[in-house]
Amino acid sequence: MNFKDICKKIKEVKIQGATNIARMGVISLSFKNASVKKLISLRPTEPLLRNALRVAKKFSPKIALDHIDSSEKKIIKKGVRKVKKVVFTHCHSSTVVNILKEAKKKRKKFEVYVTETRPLYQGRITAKELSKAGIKVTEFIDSAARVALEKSDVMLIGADAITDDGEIINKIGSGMFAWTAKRLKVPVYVCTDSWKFDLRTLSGKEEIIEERSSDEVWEDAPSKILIKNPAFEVIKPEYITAIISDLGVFKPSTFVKRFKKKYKWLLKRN
Ligand code: RUB
Repeated sequence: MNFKDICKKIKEVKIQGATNIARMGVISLSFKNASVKKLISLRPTEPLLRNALRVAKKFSPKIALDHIDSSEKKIIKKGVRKVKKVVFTHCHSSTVVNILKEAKKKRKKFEVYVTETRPLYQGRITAKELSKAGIKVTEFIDSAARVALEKSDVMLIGADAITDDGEIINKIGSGMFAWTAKRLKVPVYVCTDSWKFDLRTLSGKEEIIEERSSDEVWEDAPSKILIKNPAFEVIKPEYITAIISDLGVFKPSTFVKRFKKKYKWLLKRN
């Protein structure tokens, strides 16, 4: 694989999920013609990629990759404790999948409900990975999420971005499902590397929501029909029980405070 191949795979969501994209982005820096600007342009709603590339450039790729690996271990340890009898998840978060695999290794008894995640069906990746690990998994169409949540004990999702206001940005549908979960009194945990904090939101800028091609939704749609295909959406902090990150398990506002305290050096622009 060369740099161009990696970019194509990220753009086409063949390499997907914030953590996989960030890891690959950092690794690809050693390739000929690698460009930070190009990598960042591929998936605009990915602060972990931006932060990891910044650290890789400023210090070393190893420091960035070590952070991602050690964070993952800490999140898994905390996340396993939140696994209950029926776990609801959406899309494909490697962080959530790793928590569930670890819970299985620890012989916890549970099953997973996953939504298919149109238009690209990343829910199928989750379903296949969990099933391969011997975990009982049921796939639902996205519009059956309330039906699934009514029978769930906990909702575990990943994140693409965390804003200064403690909002989470994750796969489209996540906000709607978190809203529903709150009404059904199902706790919502967001499992994420703290470096998904979006530094741009510190100056009041809004995180950009990636708008993807309409072809993914309806390839040969009649030309007069407009199609929107936002890849992500915001989850307001009031719908989040806690953020499980390498910093610990905290409410969104506390997470933001802790992040700013720990990563003063990352907050500095240069
Ligand atoms: C994937 C997605 C994932 C987060 C977190 O979207 O929304 O929940 O990226 O993933 P896409 P991880 O398929 O469009 O990249 O926990 O692996 O960082």
